[in-house]
Amino acid sequence: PWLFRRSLCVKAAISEEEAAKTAVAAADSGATTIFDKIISKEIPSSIVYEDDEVLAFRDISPQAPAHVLVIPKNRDGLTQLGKAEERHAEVLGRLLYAAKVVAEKEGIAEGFRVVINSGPSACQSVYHLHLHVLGGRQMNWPPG
Ligand code: TR5
Repeated sequence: PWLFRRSLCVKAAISEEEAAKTAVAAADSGATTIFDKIISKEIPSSIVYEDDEVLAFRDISPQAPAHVLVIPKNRDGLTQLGKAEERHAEVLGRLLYAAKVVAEKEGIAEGFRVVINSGPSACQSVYHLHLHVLGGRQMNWPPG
């Protein structure tokens, strides 16, 4: 039978403290996340693109030569794609378009992958909806 195994979701930790927080946050509690501090610039990030609604910054643990996260500045209930409502349709479109702008800025527009992990069985670890934009190497299929 199909089973969610957290051991398959282990990711490079930034620090032990951060790893502990990540473990606690490995479910959608609705609490604010580290991304709010990145949006407010309380925590520095390598910003690739920004407008009124969207922020794109480099992933701290890149899985490809180019790995950028694209997030809505106002989470507005969008902890995960699986909880999206029809009212989110416009911002979801903006995020996808921003992913293409990011790919151009990163010089990978010719070939890149966009990933959204939604929920524990997809190994989502930060509950503020985000798109991963990955490229700069040959991507494989199927994904793990
Ligand atoms: O696992 P999901 O799909 O939820 O993706 C979360 C992503 O956030 C992972 O790829 C992490 O590497 C990334 N992440 C986590 C932190 C972080 C980050 N990217 C940039 N800066 C970060 N800071 C400062 N702190 C994090 N905890």
